[in-house]
Amino acid sequence: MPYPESLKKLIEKVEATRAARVERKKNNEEFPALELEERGPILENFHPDFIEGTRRKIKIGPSKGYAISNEMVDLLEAKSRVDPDLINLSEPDYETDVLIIGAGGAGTAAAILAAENGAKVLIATKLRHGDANTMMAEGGIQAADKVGKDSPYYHYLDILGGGHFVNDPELVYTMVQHAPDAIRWLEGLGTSFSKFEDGRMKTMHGGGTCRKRMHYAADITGAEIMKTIRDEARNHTDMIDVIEFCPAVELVLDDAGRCAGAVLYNLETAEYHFVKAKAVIITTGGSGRLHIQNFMTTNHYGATADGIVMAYRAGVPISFLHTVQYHPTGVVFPEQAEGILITEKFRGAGANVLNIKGEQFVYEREPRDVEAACIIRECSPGGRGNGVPTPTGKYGVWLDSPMIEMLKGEGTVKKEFPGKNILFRRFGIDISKEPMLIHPTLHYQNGGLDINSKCETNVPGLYAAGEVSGGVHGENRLMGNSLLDVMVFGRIAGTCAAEYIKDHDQIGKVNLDHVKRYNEEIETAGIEGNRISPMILPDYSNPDVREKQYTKDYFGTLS
Ligand code: MEZ
Repeated sequence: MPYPESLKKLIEKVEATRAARVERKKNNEEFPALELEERGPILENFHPDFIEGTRRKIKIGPSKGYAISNEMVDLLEAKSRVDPDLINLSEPDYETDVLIIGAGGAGTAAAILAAENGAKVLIATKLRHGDANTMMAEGGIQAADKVGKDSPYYHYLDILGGGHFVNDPELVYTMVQHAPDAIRWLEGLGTSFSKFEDGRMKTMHGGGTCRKRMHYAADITGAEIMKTIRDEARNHTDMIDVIEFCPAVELVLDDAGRCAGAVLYNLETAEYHFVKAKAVIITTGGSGRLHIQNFMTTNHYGATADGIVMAYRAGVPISFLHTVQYHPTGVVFPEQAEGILITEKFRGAGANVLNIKGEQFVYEREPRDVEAACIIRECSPGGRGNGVPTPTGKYGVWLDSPMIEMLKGEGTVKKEFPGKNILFRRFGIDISKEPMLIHPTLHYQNGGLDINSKCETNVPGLYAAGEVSGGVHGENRLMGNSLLDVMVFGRIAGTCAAEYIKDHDQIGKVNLDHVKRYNEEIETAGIEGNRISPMILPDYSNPDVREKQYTKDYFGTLS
């Protein structure tokens, strides 16, 4: 659906200020960035993390008393989907050295490294291999690999600054040190990064970075990386098996308290399968499909926090889940594309963010949480009330993509942003000529399972990597560090798990006692309701129908 006349009229205000804004950009006269002390009050007043009543303390489990989003607590204060007494653990359906739960970037990188280090690997995934947030990542992957111009030291400082200086320093150090090697590895496997004609890799700035270190493949970096490593993993036919449409629903421990596999649920046959494994790596990704505070999301359909739920029941603490990342620029109109990510790279390439008057109100490269809060302030009636009303009754602001053509030459938008160009064309909108209407969208789970720099959790034999883990990004991740996180820690998890099984190849008596204990804890804490988790898939059915569907009245209406 092209922009209706009402929006076309408002676009005229954007066009009226464009030439002067382009001129200022060319002269490096940027809209002033906020001072550090100005950020706090804006976050507190306008960032969704700070809205009263949206978090509560978990009543049970290893991080009891920690206040996180109501939606996540609902999952953690829920009983298991399975009755532990009815799951047959006497005969495994599959046996392997390393079981990897989740087949996105982290899981696939882990599988390759575990296999290369001699371990037999089974990847179990809820949807298809590669259906993951990695596949949907657009803007790029950071690495300080430009010797003389940049260094892991600056990268380290940027990450700490973006994360509000509370990140786990050991994890940050590990990630920045391994970053250049991750890029070389990906390139060696065949990832087509965007390059200059002389072969040097192109790099860009992102919000909160002091150097241009974001490597990219147009605006489909995640898809390019995922495709490459998926092919690589699938070529290890002798060492890596993949089972699709089989999400894990519980971990299995042995009588020594070590992780010894998982129970899978086959979405096609509705059967449960027991996988026995000497080590398990959780790489289930994030939780955007919880739609925290009813936000739209950039996340893939399976992002429902399953790994957090399973590992928490097994005793792994969580941290940094009190903050959630809202990407500043998600599509808010056309409504069919609502929530879809519009890469930060547009702002890196020069596009201004503008209110209904066609005026700038924020520096485009603030850290994500600050940028998102400024946009919400501009849109919300309790803020400045300068949002652009959409035909569906929402508010957004403009992202002025046509500026990029004026700054970098005609054809740049089509060449550098092919993914978004195609998406908007389907609705009759040419983003090299018309701006995009955007609003913050739920994007990333900043925190997660506690791990150390070897990706070990506190449960022996259980590893975690990527978005499911917490600590490296502190309270706010910077752009381009999620693809890096999955590559660096995925590779480490695979290597370390393969190393671990060399000394731990005997599995004791397997059981689901931790699940029984957790169910009992729920009863003892007096938690009401009949919730079960993991969620596995979000439920978008009409709530009215959903509520009625098991009642006599509803069945009555069908007959
Ligand atoms: O790391 C990200 O989330 C990222 C690069 C997103 C984007 O804006 O493209």
